[in-house]
Amino acid sequence: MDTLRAISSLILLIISIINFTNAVPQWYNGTDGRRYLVEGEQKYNWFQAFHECARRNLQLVEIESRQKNEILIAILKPLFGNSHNLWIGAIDEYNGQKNYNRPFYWHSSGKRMTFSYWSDSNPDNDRNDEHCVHMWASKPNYKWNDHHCDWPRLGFICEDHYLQAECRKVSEKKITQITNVAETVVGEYYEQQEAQIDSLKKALDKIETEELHFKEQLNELLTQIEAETNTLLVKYRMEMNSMVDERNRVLHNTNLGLRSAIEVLTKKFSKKLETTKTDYRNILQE
Ligand SMILES: [Ca+2]
Repeated sequence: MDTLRAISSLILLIISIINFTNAVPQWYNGTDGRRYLVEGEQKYNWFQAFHECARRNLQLVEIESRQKNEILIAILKPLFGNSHNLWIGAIDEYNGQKNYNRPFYWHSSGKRMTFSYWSDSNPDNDRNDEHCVHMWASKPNYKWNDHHCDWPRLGFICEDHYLQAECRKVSEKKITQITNVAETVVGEYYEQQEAQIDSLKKALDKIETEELHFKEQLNELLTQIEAETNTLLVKYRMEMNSMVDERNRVLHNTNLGLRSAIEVLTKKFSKKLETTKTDYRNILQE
């Protein structure tokens, strides 16, 4: 009993996981660097699939090249093997001709289909009512089939809207251009800055050299001035000493002359005074 209950729980769990996996479309990264939203659940006609992509700001995938087709097959095969059909974004604009070479268009971008991967005997426009394209799981490598747009229930593949992709390309181009310009400007700025720094260093070296030369010249001049000043001081001191000696000699001689003259005059005056005194005494005695 317990074993049956456990098995039942396990089956319910697996069903839940499968339902959960199928319930939400999943993103897958292609080797081209782009991402693709894959819905495997077989419950959408082409218009519903287109709407499911559009309401997510996406578009039904447009396969412009063999390389992109191979990238998608590489994503789908491990997921579904050969069990899931998937709408892609091509239509023939309800062309009523049963013409295998009638033009198909990628509905979102409006571009005419240039690469195709039709399965054998397609696009046959069966009953003149097959205007939408899907990847056919029952054919090798998911080859394409034109199918009725309104009643088959398939899965689908979305990708980023072509306008978003083009905007991204323009943005990346502008970013690259801006980056290149910025790198050029920054490069030129650094070159100019390095040139200015080099120029300033050379100017500083020149100033330092001139300053050293100026200091040497100044020291030589100061030494010369000091030597000449000392020479002049010695000369002036000798001349001054000589002048002082001469003046002292003149003063000494003058003093000697004056003293001699005073002595002569004193002697003359003393003799005259003695004579006068004698005369006065004689007169008084008379
Ligand atoms: Ca067909």
